[in-house]
Amino acid sequence: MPVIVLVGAQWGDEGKGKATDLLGDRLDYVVKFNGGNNAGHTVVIKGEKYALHLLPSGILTPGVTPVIGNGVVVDLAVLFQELDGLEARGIDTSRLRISANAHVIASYNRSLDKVSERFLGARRIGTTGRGIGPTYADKMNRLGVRIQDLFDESILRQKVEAALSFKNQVLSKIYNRNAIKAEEVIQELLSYTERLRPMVGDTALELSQALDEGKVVLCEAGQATLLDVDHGTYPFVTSSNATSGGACTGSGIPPTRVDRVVAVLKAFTSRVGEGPFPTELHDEIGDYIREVGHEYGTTTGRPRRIGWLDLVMGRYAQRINGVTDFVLTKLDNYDGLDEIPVCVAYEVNGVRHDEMPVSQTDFHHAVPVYETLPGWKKDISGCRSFDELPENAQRFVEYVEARIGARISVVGVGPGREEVIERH
Ligand code: 2SA
Ligand code: GDP
Ligand code: MG
Repeated sequence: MPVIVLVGAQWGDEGKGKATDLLGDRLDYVVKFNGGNNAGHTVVIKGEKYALHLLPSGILTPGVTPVIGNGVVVDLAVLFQELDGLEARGIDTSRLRISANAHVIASYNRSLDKVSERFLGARRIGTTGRGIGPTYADKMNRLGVRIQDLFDESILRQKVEAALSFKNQVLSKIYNRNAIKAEEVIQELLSYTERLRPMVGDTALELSQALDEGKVVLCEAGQATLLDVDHGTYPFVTSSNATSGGACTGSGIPPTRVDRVVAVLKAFTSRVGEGPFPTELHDEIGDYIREVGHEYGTTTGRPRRIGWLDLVMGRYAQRINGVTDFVLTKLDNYDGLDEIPVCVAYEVNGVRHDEMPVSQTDFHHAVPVYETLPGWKKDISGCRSFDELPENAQRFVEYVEARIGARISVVGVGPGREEVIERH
């Protein structure tokens, strides 16, 4: 009855989409359990690039049933655009299942996301502007619209009117914006119901029955550990639980059924949006890594901030998620460097920290303590076994593994499905 949870170990874009795709032929179900179309996962299959936002990456593997769990927030226009785009490229999307309890991103939540970022000015979060935060706020405020509400027009009407009665006051009195008309929102949402109906169900029950039959389920996180609303660098986080605990609440699979947690760790660090970043590079090496790694947002196209690998964060991710296996990605992006600094601890006001500081002020002032490893100056993209890697690349992997608290089972040496080294 195996359930594998796959999470990002840093601030996202570690290569989770590719890692899911890699496990693909061993899986029966892939469940997205948090976030929405703020996510951007790129998978490259036989030179063809697929960018997924709302759909679980497992949708690309024939035979896998993709599931949008109750913890996800769904923009229905994006859902159908993405499905149509994949169908046009010959991908069968007919098995998709969507939880009746997932929440819907209504147009007013997209407006509120954008307008509140603008009003925050220098204090903005740097969100993707997709309405994620306001939709989760509605969920917690018990003012949310769920997928199942779309199948009962009178309930939908009551819920949208309740949500808007307060929001329209905020929009007009605080943000000086026009009120949103409930009827327009309701009609837009109702326009999706017929196409949606066959995909919707009690996915927690379906997954439980599948597990009883011995099926293999992967729960795939959007965003990552340091963007988790509880365990990340709050307030510069997303509004959901992107750590392994979120896989249970966001899918209805109980913790007793999870037996592996795989974390994807990029060989360097990236971040999009605002917030502290101790190992950030503001020089030409950072620009070089951004270019060789094509580090631009999959959803918004924003240039990603780049920094050295941070093992304090990596160990934290291991501890918070209970990681059993790491997938180390993008080792090939270091092929051109003479030497590679790795952050092993922080110094804050002269005091060494080996663990993530709990104080946000300490984290803001953390100065990385680096150890520098020699580079290998060779193209490693053709290597398919650990022994084929240059000695210094092997040493780098072993160095990280010795300090991160779990084994490194897979090493990525290129974006393609086949560009990996499996170790365990
Ligand atoms: P939001 O929109 O409310 O979730 O934004 C809150 C913070 O979460 C960050 N965030 C992300 N960080 C990295 N990658 C993400 N997905 C896209 C990608 C991002 C893109 O894969 O490239 O295309 O820009 C993602 N989604 C949310 C966000 O930057 C805020 O810091
Ligand atoms: P995700 O959000 O974690 O799924 O990651 P993204 O898809 O947003 O960003 C990761 C990027 O790195 C994608 O463009 C992948 O194709 C690419 N990628 C993944 N693994 C590797 C690797 O080992 N080497 C290289 N060069 N690229 C990789
Ligand atoms: Mg991404």
